[in-house]
Amino acid sequence: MAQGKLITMDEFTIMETRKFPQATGELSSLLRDIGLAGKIINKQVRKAGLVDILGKHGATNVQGEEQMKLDIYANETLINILKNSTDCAGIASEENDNHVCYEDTYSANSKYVVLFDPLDGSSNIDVNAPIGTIFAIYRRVSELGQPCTEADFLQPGNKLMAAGYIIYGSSTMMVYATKLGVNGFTLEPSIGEFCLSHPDMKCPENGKIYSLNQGNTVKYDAGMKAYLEYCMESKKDEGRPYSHRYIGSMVADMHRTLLKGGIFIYPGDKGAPKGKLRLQYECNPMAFIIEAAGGIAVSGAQDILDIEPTELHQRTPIFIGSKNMVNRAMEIMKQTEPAI
Ligand code: P6P
Repeated sequence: MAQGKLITMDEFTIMETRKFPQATGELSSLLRDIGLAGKIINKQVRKAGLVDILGKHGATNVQGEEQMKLDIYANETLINILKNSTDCAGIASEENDNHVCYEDTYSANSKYVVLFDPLDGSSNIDVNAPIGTIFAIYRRVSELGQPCTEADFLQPGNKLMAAGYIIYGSSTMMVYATKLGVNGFTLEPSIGEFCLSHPDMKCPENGKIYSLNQGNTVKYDAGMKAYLEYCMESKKDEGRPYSHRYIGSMVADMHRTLLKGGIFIYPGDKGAPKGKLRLQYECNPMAFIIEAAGGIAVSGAQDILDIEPTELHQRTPIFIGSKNMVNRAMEIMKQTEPAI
């Protein structure tokens, strides 16, 4: 990269595509469309405090405009942008019970489908905490020219072509992974472009941060409780006790884990054995990203990316982040709970 030259995400994806002579550029075009949706959502998120759209549907803003709840707005934006894309056959969203097929000819002949959580962590909007959009891109398994089918959206994470997130934080960033690796782009508002700011992102093998909702400890099993004790144990030579950080917004907690290392956990518990987070549009995309960056992501029983989905909105426990921290957590839990 020439010293000081800004490389936009579009320029970067085109350079990446050129590494594969047989590539058609459709994936790059799809990533560009998702980036456009992110910029539109970002504009609305940035004025959420000024416009009466926090948690209310049908509210009006100071100009008397009809306003949507932000997550509905984000969902509508992604659905419409991808409908107009020439590279998406259909979508599945955290906000929609079923997948949506785009019926026009272009879309029916597109080879990709996209799953997304349009605005993850939206309960944090009111307190101005970071929130994000999470997306996952699969090559469809259904016949080109025909409407996409549910099977297109029930593929395991190890079939992902790309996955990423847009974080609406102190700055707005788009981070995405392909099999080539993970790269981060920061929105430069003065030109309205995502520019390469974090090339070739790697998740540190070790870390000193554990991230989970410790308020749920009473519901955790003995193995999980044993790991929490381990994190809080005073062992200076092993860098413990670890620091506890939990924003309550998966995108924000995962962005920190990717950059600084650490472990993010949303386990199952007695009341919810599968935990809270959704496999297809939260855990799989984050697992794809973290593994492309050298980290690992497991459910406790297996690698997240190897789980064979049976339902669009199914949940899974998740332990994800620095390879050595996740492996150590599994060791401790297995020692305590052999039946994991
Ligand atoms: P809890 C936000 O609601 C979310 O879906 C994720 O972004 C976040 O990691 C998790 O739920 C927080 O859940 O139960 O700790 O509030």
